Amino acid sequence: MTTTEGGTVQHRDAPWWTDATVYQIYPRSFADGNGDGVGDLAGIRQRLGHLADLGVDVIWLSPIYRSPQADNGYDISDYDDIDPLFGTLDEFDALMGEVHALGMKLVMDLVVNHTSDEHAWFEQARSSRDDPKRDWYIWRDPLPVGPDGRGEGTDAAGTPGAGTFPTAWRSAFSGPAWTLDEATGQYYLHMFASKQPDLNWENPALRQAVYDMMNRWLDRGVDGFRMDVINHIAKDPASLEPGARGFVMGGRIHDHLREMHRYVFASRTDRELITVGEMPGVTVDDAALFTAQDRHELDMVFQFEHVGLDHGPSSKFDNRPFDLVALKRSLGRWQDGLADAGWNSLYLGNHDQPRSLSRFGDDGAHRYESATMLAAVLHLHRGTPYVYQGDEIGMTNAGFTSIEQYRDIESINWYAEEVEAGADPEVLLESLRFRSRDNARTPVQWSGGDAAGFSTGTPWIEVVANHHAVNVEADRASSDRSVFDWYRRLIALRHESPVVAHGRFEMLAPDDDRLYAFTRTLGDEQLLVLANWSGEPYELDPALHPVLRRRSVPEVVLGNVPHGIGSLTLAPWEVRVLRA
Ligand code: TEU
Repeated sequence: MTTTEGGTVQHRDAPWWTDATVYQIYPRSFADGNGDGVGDLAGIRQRLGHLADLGVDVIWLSPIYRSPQADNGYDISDYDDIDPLFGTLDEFDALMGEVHALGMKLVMDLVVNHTSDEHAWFEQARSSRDDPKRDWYIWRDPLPVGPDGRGEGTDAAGTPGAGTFPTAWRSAFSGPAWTLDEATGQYYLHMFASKQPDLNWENPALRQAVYDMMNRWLDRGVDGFRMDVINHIAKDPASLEPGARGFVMGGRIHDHLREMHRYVFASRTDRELITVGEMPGVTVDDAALFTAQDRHELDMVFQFEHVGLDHGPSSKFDNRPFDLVALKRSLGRWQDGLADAGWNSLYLGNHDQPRSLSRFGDDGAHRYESATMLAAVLHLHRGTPYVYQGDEIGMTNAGFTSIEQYRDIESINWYAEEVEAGADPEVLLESLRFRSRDNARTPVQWSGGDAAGFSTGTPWIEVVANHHAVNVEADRASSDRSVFDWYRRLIALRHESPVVAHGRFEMLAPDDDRLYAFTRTLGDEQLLVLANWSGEPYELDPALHPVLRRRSVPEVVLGNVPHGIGSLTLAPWEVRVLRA
């Protein structure tokens, strides 16, 4: 499939996904085909034309498997069936057929760090300590209580010596990461909700069951997997000892991924498949190992560094101001770090992040300029870009004002825990307004009509108030300010110009706190990207690049502010892509 020199993807026979663009669908919020207020497969089928017009190559579906929806599908109770909320297996096959007929690929979400506690595997495992499926999950005895009644472990609040919890770990959704199963008298581990018990990947039978499941979906015609918190699966026992710091990226992670590749992907050399691993906490060096083509682990990873830069020390809800220099330093390091080995995935938003336009840009007066600037800067980096549903029309954060409007388990649990601890609800709501995952989970705004054209029923989560102005119909009707059209042109450019997919990346002016500038070079072809990441005009310094000192006006490949082309002044949020 690919030739590599020392893991580097050579332009000539690079993998198909190096010039592909992926579109992420969050099924609950994309399009509702049966009017029950929740998005579904029928709704997606009705809107495939939108994606074909956009020109994307791959559709990634967040989970649609049978699930009690405690974490909106990331809690799976049956990997081999579609949740009736979304449709049926027949509808899924019809959707996949239509996607393939339009020349696109379909990628499923693989959630195998944990299952739902309503999965048959867990129901069996908790039935008795001797059940053969017991070891498919992670159990620990309560730590002993001393004669003074003090436990050797922590309590639910994490207070050392106050309880019997095996370790002091916290769930990502607040509270302890262990829950006591009264019936069998042991704690089970769940890094997320208590309804999401973690699987024990040290158990070979469990691993085989997962590989068999993946093979069933690939045999059905699916084109790959986005793998949920896949670097959390390797929990070597030592990391589970009381007081252990945690276990992200446990020692056997590379063994597991290579074994998975052997059992699932290695024999499918006739298929164009794609794998991307979601990896909170992964470093550049780790990623170079995970994504080096000759190691047969993953094609790319989702790293979290750039989406954590505005997190304060106490939690992700402790919001810090955006810092462009810090962002450039981080993305620049990932570009350089994977320049010769491995491959980057490129994203600014997804179903776990606030809307990138509201977070990194100006979602008010300069909404069009910001949305198009952010897209150009992201898509012209070296790597595979991901478009999150709604970003292609410049959707914004939700602007919710009361806790009743929220649906996300992480946000609701955090708010409850903080209120319990005496925090001011207004302050908490301010944090949620900026950070909650629900900001990205409001219904896609297809029109200015009722429920933004998302549903004929009452949406499961409120539509953003600005949908009268911000919607697909209005955006695509615009002749010169269509964010959709801009994305379409960016995606086409990646298909047409190898310099976009394969050109060497070089950051310019790294310490400038308002300009994001870089070049992409392939042979004697070079693109210069100049982006004013601020609401004020920006004076370009001709010293930045020879093309700015040339008399002749350089060829403009893309520009979101047409009137300024010849000048050395960038308008607020202006991006200019020049052929250098
Ligand atoms: O997300 C993992 C993850 O890192 C985020 O949940 C993050 O921890 C969270 O937003 C806290 O900031 C994946 C899925 O993308 C997410 O939707 C699921 O909730 C989670 O795993 C559990 O499956």
